[in-house]
Amino acid sequence: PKLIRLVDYQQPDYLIDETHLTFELYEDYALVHAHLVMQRNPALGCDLPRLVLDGVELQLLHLAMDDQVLTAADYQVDAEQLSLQPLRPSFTLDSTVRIEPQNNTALEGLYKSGEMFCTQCEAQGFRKITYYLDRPDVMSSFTTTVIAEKQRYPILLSNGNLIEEGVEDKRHWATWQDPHKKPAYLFAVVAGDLWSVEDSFTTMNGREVTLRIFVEPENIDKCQHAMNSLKKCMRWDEEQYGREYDLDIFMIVAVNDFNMGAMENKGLNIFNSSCVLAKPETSTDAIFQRIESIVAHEYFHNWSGNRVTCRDWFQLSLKEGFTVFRDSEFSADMNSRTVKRIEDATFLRTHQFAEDAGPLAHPVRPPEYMEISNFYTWTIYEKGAEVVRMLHTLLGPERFRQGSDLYFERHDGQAVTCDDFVAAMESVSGMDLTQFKRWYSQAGTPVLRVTDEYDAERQLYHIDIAQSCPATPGQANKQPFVIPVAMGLLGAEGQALSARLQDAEQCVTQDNWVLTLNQAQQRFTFTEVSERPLPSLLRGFSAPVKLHYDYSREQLAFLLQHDSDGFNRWEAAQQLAVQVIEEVCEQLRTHAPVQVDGCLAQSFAAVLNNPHLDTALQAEIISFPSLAYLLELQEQADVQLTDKAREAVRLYLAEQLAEPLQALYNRLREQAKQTQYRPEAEQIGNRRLQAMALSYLTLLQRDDIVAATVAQFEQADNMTERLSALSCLVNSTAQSQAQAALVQFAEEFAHDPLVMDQWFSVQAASSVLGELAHVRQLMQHPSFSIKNPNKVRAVIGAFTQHNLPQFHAEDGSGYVFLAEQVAALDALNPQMSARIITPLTRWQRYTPAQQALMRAQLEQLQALPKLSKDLYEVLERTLA
Ligand code: B3K
Ligand code: ZN
Repeated sequence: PKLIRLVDYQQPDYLIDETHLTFELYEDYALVHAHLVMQRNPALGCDLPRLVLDGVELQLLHLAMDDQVLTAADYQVDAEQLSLQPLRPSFTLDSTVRIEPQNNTALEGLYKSGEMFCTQCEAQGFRKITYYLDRPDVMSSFTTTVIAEKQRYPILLSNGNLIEEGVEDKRHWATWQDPHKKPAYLFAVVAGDLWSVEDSFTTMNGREVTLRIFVEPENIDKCQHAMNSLKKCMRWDEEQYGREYDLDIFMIVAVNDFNMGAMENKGLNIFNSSCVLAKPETSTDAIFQRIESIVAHEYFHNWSGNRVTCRDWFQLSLKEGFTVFRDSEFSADMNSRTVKRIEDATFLRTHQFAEDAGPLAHPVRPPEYMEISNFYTWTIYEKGAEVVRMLHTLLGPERFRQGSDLYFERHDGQAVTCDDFVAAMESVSGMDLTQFKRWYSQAGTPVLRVTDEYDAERQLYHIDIAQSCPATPGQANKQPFVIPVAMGLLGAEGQALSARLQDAEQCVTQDNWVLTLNQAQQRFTFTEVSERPLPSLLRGFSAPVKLHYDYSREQLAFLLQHDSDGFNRWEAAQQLAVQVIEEVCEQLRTHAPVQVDGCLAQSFAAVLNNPHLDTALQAEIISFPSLAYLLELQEQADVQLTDKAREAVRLYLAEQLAEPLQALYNRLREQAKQTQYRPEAEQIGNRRLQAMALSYLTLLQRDDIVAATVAQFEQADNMTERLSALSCLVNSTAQSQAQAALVQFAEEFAHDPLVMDQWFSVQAASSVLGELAHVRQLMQHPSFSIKNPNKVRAVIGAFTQHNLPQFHAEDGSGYVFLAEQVAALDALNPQMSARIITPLTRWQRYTPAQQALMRAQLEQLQALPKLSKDLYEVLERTLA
């Protein structure tokens, strides 16, 4: 496999103005007829270079140029391309290929999921459907006819509007026309026996849009939440971004076998069924919220991605970073803004920071790739969204909106770059963002070290900040970034201090500032500071960096109690917990008696007693840093020791706080019984706090608590409470109750694959139950299939990512297991194998003994006779 480089980008030699496709779908193959209206790219001259089309795993049956049938002597074809010599600047090209969707286990291109046909074309799946210029800067109009057996496939869909349909004997056909030009990666086709829920939306200019969600018949009662979410996000995009929908119909189709969450095909989004289907009895709050955000994400792509698309795949974050930023702001508006920010920051710091610190680190705009599927990463998505968020912070909301309007207006219908996005922000603000763009080109997580000094006599307060960024593959030295640090100052009574920031570029309010760092070392001075302040730094996680300031535990407890910034209250609790756990780690390491500092219990008690905090934030504050996050903070990750220390502190907290936690649990459980379940912010906060309380109480191994947990499991009318109870049982010492509950659960939900996913992962992720032997057993369960990505994630993913003590078992058995699964998957579905391997790619983080075991597995994989391009690239970079 060869490296593709951004610096080698060249415009396409030819353009495709019109694409006319006809699909003939049969049970053991499909025929695809393509009629392309093409021309020499007028920007490039009038010579006629050879035309090179992409095509993979296609059997060519017919080829004609300008109606002249071509024979093998007229073209060249290999495993990836077809080339031929055009004779005129404008011409038509007709082809017929035979493909086998029913044997397509890679779930890319046209494939079958259960009884239905569907497609996934991003990034380079279209070339598995027909010969084409499969690159995002070739945009064409599409007219698509789908022909299939009427009884098996009553529903035939493609992008745009339905313009004609008809029946011929047992087969029928439908023709769809998409009036908007688009790159091939946004193409979609669906055929199946589907039912739909219909609704409508009136746009800001009074146009009626039909909304339809298609699902397999048994899921028809699980669509309402997705539909509600769709209507909300359509309104939000009009109000917040001035973006109106642009077709008469918007469709969503749910499919069971899907490599990721969902896909924003123009007017015909295809979703992993796990990201659309929900009802209270089968779906947790987390699922309801995930659906709301993914429906919005895909819908928002209609502008940030489809109307304005990417010039090449190096620009992927142009659409993904911006769209994640948009969906996270939407979710913040629909739910608790602070909690959403906490969730996003936690995710970024646990997963993206780990990626940025490992062998697969890459900039938000990578300079090269072998297989673009490998670059749908936390860096492109989540860090990319943080980069857009920083622009939003630096420009302020009004100018950011002007910049976004200008970007959409300037580039509507075009395929553009990250530079074009930033240029629009420069145009409206007059700012020079050249240095800011280092966020797109330099990988790695910047580290800020902050010290301060108070001069009581002159009432001056200085903050000194040094920034640095560790080396990443191919980038030894980094230039300083532009980093917005939002902050405030607290006085001795916890009040917000006002002061003047010298040479302030930005002062959001009198007591809330944004320091803009742009040098390796910088001093900021505040004047008129009446007392020694305590700084609250990086409020709202204003930049994706690691910030170090030497807080004492008393200071953290103080911030936790008084900071006006909800995010930083939570952050203070996290840092306090980290300090306490680290101390216990040290005690364990030196075989000293374990003594847990009482400060955490006191602070948590105060939080639980604070009537001014909402339950959602209370839950976040007492929720404990995950093991994965704690390990990410360590120089060398010590899984077993850190797990022990973390559990010791959790048990200590449970003992200290047993009374208030029990009271809280009882109150919230009673309240839940009285309330009709709705997936809304306030209730979700209550249930989360209830679950958190129960998970602490479980540690006490008390019969009354086990009984209460079993009662909650059996009696609750919603999956959120049932699953949290099940998870507590599975992770407790009450294994006979846990087993009974698992059996009952599996019987009740055997027919519902999405619920079974939860049943699988609650076990695989449990360090109590999820021993490797048990995980292997789960893979023998009739509901498991290695061909279904959701099942792979529910069992293998849950085990390797959430069951760290077992996965990192000292004998290396977890690593052997993962390598086996990666090898098996690679033959079926390379995108999945290259993704599920991730935990092994972090081998450098662990002890020398573990490193050796992990490396051995990686090397064994590398020696396999046949590797997909995807896995080859990951292994090559991991072992480089
Ligand atoms: N754009 C798709 C991701 C496609 C991944 C292809 N391997 C979903 C999304 O980000 O909305
Ligand atoms: Zn996206």
